[in-house]
Amino acid sequence: MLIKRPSDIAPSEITPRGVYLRRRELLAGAVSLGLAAAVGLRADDADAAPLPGARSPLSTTDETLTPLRDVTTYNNFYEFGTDKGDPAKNAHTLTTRPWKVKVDGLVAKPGEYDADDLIKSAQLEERIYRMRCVEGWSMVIPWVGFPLSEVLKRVEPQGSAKYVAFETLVRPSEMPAQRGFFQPLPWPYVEGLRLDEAMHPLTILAVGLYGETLPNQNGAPIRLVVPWKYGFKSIKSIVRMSLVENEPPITWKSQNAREYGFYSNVNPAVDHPRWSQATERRIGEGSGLFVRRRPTLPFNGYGEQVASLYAGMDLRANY
Ligand SMILES: Nc1nc2c(c(=O)[nH]1)N[C@H]1C(S)=C(S)[C@@H](COP(=O)(O)O)O[C@H]1N2
Ligand SMILES: [Mo]
Repeated sequence: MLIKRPSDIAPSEITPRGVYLRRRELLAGAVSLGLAAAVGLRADDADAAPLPGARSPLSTTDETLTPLRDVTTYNNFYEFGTDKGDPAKNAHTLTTRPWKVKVDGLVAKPGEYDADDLIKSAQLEERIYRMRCVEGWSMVIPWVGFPLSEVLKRVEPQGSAKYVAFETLVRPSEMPAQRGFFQPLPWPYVEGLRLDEAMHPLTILAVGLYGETLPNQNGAPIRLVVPWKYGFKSIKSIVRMSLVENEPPITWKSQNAREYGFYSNVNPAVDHPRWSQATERRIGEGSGLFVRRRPTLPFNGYGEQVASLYAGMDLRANY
């Protein structure tokens, strides 16, 4: 069993907050000595602020966490460049305050929310999730966030709303790959979920990780996390969510519909046209010849909770 009920979680498994806090003290020392970069903990550690949340019983607790250094230096965030190291190098230029998130479309109460107000009004939780990138690697990340359903309920979706469309910031002055001659993607980066997927309790808006505010390279100040889908569904640095009637366009499917589908549920039985999806490499684990490949799990191991959303659907045709 991968997901434990609250009664199964031993007190010793609850992340000791002191560890996070001690880390910050250590880090404060490192910063004062000018060693933060050398220590390599976080590219933007000067901006990090504590953001604790009680461990959610929906957390995956039977796997080793991916070290913070890997979570913050091996990223996909094409607005800052296409190399895995580019976001950690470049994302410090992003101004994440003030930050507005517009929620509009087929809702009774459209609105524009300040990210800090959203964070303050939410009951923050720690959610440990396995994350699987479509490229064949995975991580286990202790996010801090809250269910997306909390925001959606506030705006009161109309009966005709069937999907949620998400949009990332466009700000070429702060996002280097949006102003170069070679632009790797059309902007804004867009994503979408069916409304029932968006309302599912596993779907969260993350605003932090490892007990601190989200590093810019991981999608500050607010990003989606959908653990049973390939990583590209988890759109970063969100500025708009619109409730819509029809399936919205999504960046990677628009780029290459043969390789990427709207659903993109993690599925070891459906190969990407250019590679197998049967196994994955856990980032931070081993190197060179000693890389261990783990079997990829259907729905990334969250099938018990989410498979019913797709009852009757052909998951080969709807990849
Ligand atoms: N706006 C935006 N969101 C994005 C991406 C991106 O390039 N731009 N990359 C996606 C991909 S492919 C992955 S695997 C995850 C990576 O999230 P992480 O760097 O926090 O692990 O972010 C997703 N969200
Ligand atoms: Mo990805």
